[in-house]
Amino acid sequence: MPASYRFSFGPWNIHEGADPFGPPVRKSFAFDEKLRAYIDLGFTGVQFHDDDVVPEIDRFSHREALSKARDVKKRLDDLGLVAEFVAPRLWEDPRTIDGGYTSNDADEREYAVERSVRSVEIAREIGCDLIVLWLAREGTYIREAKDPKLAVARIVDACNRILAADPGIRIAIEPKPNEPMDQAYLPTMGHACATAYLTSDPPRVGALMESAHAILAGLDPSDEMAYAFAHDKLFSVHFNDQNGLKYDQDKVFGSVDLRRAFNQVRVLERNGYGSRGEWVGLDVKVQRTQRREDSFAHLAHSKEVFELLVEKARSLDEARVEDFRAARDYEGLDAFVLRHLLGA
Ligand code: XUL
Ligand code: MN
Repeated sequence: MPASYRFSFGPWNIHEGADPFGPPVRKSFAFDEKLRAYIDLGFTGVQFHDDDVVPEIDRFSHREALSKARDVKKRLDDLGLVAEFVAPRLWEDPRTIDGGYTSNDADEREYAVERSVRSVEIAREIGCDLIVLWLAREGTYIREAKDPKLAVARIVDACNRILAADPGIRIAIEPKPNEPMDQAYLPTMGHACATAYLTSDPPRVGALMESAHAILAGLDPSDEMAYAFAHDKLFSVHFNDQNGLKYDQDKVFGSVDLRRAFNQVRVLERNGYGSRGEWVGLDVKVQRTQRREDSFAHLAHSKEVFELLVEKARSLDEARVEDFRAARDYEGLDAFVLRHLLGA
């Protein structure tokens, strides 16, 4: 385990509070103001969608987009910030209404793949080697809409085109079971890993596990992360929390279930996460009720909870855990863990 972790989040985590039922309730912060917040909050990594780097990216030629990306890189360098990844935003353009890679329309599939390949060059320009694929609309509202086996092949083909664009680029698939689709094609870590093995260069394809996405799939986030570790594929994480099977809530890390959060930190600690440069990423949303000037507290709180849980993970007497396991005394282990978390 590293002595300390590096933290990242995406600029979309500081937002205006719009939800499906109401408009924005806070004025936007300018990109530079957001970058300043990274410094104030002690974060050094920035996660980007392609159009976080180049807003309205489709309006610009590739050359113009790269030149704008170079400007962003300079702003990062000046502040001592580092780009962690670029994620092509394949869910807003009208050409991605039916999904990107799995659209039933060949032109739309090509748009999605080309946009993803452009993201590779943008990633290189801002100094990172990781593409994150949260495949928002790759799935269906009704089962008969698409051929699910063909969809797998199409997703693999898209990954192969991204890998072929740059021999050093890596892909992290971010699984999520639903929302916006009823059923997504890459719902769990198992699906992400299996897809990676179907690609042309499996070691370069891994996953980003988001806590809330595992919970929405009815799975335990720390077990999903452990599964990725078993395949050497945990390239990144999005820590947050989620209260049951509702809309994707992106709550403060640990705010719903501290023990579940503890186990996520512990699985990172026990598997050397961070020793190869992996970031502790957050994907948390500020509450809609928050005043504009307090729009950053959710990030500070999540980072603080993570750090406090690192102390809890490091001070857990693992020899005692082994004793309880050997005795098959899981009631005893349960109480031991709870007392440790409560400081009793
Ligand atoms: C969606 C989600 C996204 C990705 C980045 O649920 O988590 O913010 O993390 O595209
Ligand atoms: Mn996420």
